[in-house]
Amino acid sequence: MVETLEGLKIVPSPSPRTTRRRTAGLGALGLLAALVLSGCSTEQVARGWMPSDPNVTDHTEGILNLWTGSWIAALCIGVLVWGLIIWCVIVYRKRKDDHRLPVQLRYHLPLELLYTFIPIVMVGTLFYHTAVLQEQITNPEGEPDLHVTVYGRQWSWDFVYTDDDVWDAGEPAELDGTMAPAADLPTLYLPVDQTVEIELRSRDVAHSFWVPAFLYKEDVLPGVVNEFTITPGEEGVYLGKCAELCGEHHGYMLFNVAVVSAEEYEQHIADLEAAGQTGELGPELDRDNAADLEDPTAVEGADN
Ligand SMILES: [Cu+2]
Repeated sequence: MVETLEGLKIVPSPSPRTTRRRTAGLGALGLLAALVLSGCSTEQVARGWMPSDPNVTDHTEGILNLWTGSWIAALCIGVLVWGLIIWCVIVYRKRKDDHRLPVQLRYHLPLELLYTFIPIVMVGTLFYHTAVLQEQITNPEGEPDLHVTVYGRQWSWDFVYTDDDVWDAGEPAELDGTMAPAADLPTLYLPVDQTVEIELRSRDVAHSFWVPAFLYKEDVLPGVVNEFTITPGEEGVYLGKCAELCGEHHGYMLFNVAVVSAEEYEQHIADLEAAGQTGELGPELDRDNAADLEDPTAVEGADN
């Protein structure tokens, strides 16, 4: 079917230069909008938009440096690669009336070695810095000031303050879709500026101990004892959660970490003692061992 253009106003297409100027203008506007809308400050940029700051624990500065350093390195490599791609596209573009096939490069050994070697160096560098930092967190030198054992279980947490021989057991949540207010969550107390060795154990299935502000999480596995050491540097209450899908009510496995002064910590220990929560609350309450016990803190809600 042929349509006539009669009655239609024909708009001349813009010249290439106008189009280019328009595209550049839109690009600049988009960049400006992204910066303004993200509301980023230099401080946020320096910590790579992570929900933490360098003083939260003795590890957060190193982790933030690894994170932002990796991003900067990735960005530099990205700019180089994008630049080379764009350069190739422009320099080797198809020209008018030139129908010859370009030179085909294959089995170019030096080039193949280069693009094998460079990624190995990049991955090796990332691996090295990660391994060094992880070793500092899980295997530090020196003795910790105190020891805490954290038990993950469906669907809460138990905290055992080993040195003081007291414990605190998280109440099983109401599994009705409502979440407990933050103040009612089980709370791990840690004294500020003291080095704590945290032992992680599971009473049933695989969980994961995660405090986003600490920029650190570690698996909590049945039959395995995992450990890490931490020195909190700023008082405050930090939200923690289970980071391993551990069953139907995984989402209820929230907790607080309260970093407090030494006096408040002592007071909390005294309160637990006064409440009669003394002793170990140890592996005898693990699901396999607790089947015969009638302790509601042990296997409450464990139905799968
Ligand atoms: Cu869990």
